[in-house]
Amino acid sequence: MDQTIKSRPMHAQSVRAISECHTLATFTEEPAHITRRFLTPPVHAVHTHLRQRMEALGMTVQTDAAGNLRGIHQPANAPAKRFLIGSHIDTVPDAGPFDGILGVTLALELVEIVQERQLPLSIEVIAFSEEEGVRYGIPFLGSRAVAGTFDEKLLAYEDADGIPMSEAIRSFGLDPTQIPSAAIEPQQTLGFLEIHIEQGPILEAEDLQLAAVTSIVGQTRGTLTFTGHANHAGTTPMHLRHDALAAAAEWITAVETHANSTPSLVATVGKIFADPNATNVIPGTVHTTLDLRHPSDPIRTVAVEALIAQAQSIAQRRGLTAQFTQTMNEPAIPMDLALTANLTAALESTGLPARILTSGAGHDAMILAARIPTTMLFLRSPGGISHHPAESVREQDVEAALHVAANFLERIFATINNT
Ligand code: HGY
Ligand code: MN
Ligand code: MN
Repeated sequence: MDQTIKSRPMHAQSVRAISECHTLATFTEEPAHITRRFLTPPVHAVHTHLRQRMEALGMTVQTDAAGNLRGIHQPANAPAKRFLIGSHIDTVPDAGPFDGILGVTLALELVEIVQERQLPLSIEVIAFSEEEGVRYGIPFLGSRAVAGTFDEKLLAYEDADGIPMSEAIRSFGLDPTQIPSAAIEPQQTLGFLEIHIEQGPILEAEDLQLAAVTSIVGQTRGTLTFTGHANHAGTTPMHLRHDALAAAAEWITAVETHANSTPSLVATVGKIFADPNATNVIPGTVHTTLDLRHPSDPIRTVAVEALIAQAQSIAQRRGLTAQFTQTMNEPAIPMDLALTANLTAALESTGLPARILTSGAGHDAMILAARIPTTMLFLRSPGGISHHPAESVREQDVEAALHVAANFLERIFATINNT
């Protein structure tokens, strides 16, 4: 009997995957926006909704101690080996409806599609709990737990309300001491596929639907604090000021200039907080964040060092101090060559160009890739828009992604059957 998945229309499945994203977008911390941070109350509703879908598919479902929702489809012959598919369910503030969550709804459609045949392995769908790093300033908490690289020192980190991470995990009904048990067995895990929107302009500019990701750029994140002297805005002459916000403004422009003059470098100061943040007070202290990314780790390191030195030189000239605290240093990482070759072959089998791309966005895949063979499939982002309510996908691209991912899984199954 032909064991392969019939290449059939997947229109209904793609429409459902999109509508599920819109439904899940209603589970938010802010009614008028899509904002869902690590283990906040709306995550319970997301878990309930996805759990129902997983159980309806006959999957065994659990929530691990890092808040990842995990469903396993285990065929009757209960093969020890498994393949992971998934993405994250948390969002940035005022997000779009597809970043992360589309990779989960598509994973569940794929389980339903492949269930029609006898599988040589189990499939585990993972809805990662925290990829953006919004609540605690540290991204990839869920995937670090799954990869077995979660640093328990993070449990002491506090959010903006002073709630330690360990308490947030307990308040969600989980036991942070059990996080080590969330880790996969790399020997039993054949690989990981993350399907995700590109979040950039390239596929749209080339009028392409999909691409296979070959690597993910390295990322440095941190806080840069300028400390000067608060003083009266009316009585303090300009030459006697140590204005932390003016220093920060000069540095932020320098960050942009540096990135503009370094090919493939992107650098962003996304957050700024002036203290005491009053109209008639010269800001004494200013906290900013830096997000800096580059495909080459040495170039990224040199850029970070140069920008820290520039902050200190600006501060010294103005009679202030500048202090950088690194919160993340994630190296650039290649995707698995064999898996990505299967993905490009699947693209070609479905009549699409085998376009490959480097990801400028970070993903849970970069954490898993350090432990198990990993690859990513990108979908076109109309308008190149993401991390914004106008983020969208095209239904025909979602359907194409299902065809390619189903074909990709067939190739994985075939490699197992042939061993
Ligand atoms: O920021 C990123 O690269 C991703 O969207 N979390
Ligand atoms: Mn994101
Ligand atoms: Mn994402």
